[in-house]
Amino acid sequence: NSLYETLNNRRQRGQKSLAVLLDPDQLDEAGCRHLLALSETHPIDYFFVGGSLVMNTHQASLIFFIKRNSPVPVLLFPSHSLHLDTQADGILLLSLISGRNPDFLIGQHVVAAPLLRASSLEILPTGYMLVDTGRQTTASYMSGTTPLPHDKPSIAACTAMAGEQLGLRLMYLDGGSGAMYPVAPAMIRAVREAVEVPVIVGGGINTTEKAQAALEAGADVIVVGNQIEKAPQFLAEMSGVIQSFNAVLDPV
Ligand code: 1GP
Repeated sequence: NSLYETLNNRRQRGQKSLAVLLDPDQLDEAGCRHLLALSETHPIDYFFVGGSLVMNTHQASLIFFIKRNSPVPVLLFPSHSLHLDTQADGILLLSLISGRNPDFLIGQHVVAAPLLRASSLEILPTGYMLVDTGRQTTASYMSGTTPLPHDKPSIAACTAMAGEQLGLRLMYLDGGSGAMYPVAPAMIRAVREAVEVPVIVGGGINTTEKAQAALEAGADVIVVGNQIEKAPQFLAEMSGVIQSFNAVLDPV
């Protein structure tokens, strides 16, 4: 099964997944080793690797290290065509549909297209929606786009609907890394009801309550970055939340 088929099958069965976002600027090899050891008892479904601004050149060695030491699939979460890396398993090919900057809707993709075609990366076309969650994030500044107003779920729903009609196969609602508060459950619910494709939610998920709220509202995948970076043990709590959701569905 492809990564997408697995994800979509899980979505059809109502199963939830956990993605851990690794920022190559923040994680050194010792930190990564520690996280991989924790992931043996507290499962992670996906590693997302990337950031809105990459300051150093550690991304390649980070992916190399994970691929040698862990079975967890690595998905690129690139903010620019410079950040492609063919060692990963797949790429969230993000089109920033909440914004009106053509470079991030199609421009970067044109530059990347021949490289992607020549690679064996699985391409996951993703409607990426930045949501205003209290302060300007690096993602909205760097992309030069206005995020969706957090209290306008209908705009998010129509944006996701249009993205799905254009053929995008995942929707990612992101409050941006270190968001002051996470994407509102009402917005997640509206997007969940508007589209059939799997919905990914991230940004500012730093407590089990926030994770639970996102999952109950309909997120299929939750993404946690900062909080696991700061306190790797938080992975145990996140993994526990996902497992208890899935256990209710499939009590074996
Ligand atoms: C940001 O969704 C991710 O793109 C994760 O955000 O670092 O706040 O968990 P955090």
